Amino acid sequence: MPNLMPRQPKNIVILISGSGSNMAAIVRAAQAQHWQQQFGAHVAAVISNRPDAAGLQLAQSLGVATQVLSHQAFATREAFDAALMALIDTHQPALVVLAGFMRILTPAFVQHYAGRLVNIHPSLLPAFPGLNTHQRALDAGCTEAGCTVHQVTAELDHGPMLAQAAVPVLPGDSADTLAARVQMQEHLLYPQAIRDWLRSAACR
Ligand code: NHR
Ligand code: GAR
Repeated sequence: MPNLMPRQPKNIVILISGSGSNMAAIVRAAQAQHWQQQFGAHVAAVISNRPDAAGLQLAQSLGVATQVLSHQAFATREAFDAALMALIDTHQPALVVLAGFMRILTPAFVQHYAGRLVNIHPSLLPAFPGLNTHQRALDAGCTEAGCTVHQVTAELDHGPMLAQAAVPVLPGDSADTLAARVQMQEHLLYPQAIRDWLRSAACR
């Protein structure tokens, strides 16, 4: 039996702000697909900038360590990002995953994790960067909506795309019904995109 375990462990740190359903989809995929044995990868920590994020309990229930760093404890965006970097780096991450993380990150942060920082955005980028994507897609009369996994760069929601999934916009859709349809795809797409990334990283 060859030992397929790479020498370098690939720690994954997931940043959240809210319910953490994408985080949970990634953790469940990592467990079910044995990312540890396959790629030497495991989710080392889930970090929230909001102490009340429901995703923290969800992560704990899945057996993942959680940490909170409230942005409200910092006077500037730069100070928060510097503290966040220091916390993340205690885990020596191969990959940092934004999963419903709602703070715009400074260029210094993005630079520090260049090539190992990814996000899932709830639109078919380059359409609708920024917030309120579902209402904006409805207002624009789009017949398709979806989600995009992309590398994070200093320009918001403009980094290189890694994967995309589309869903139809249906008659009578509200922002909520459309968001729910898109999120079902997010929960499939994001774990798959990370698995693809780990697989290619394993050969480097
Ligand atoms: N940071 C950089 N530099 N580049 C990206 O592409 C980023 C990023 C940080 C987060 C996720 C993103 C999304 O997928 C993301 C991508 C938050 C905002 C925002 O305006 C915008 C986009 C995204 C996340 N946040 C407000 C802020 O002042 C706060 C809003 C709130 O707390 O609810 O940071 O859409
Ligand atoms: C997801 O739909 C994600 O695409 C979106 O927020 C939701 C988070 O849900 N992200 C953004 O809007 C980033 N600005 P989750 O916390 O249950 O994963």
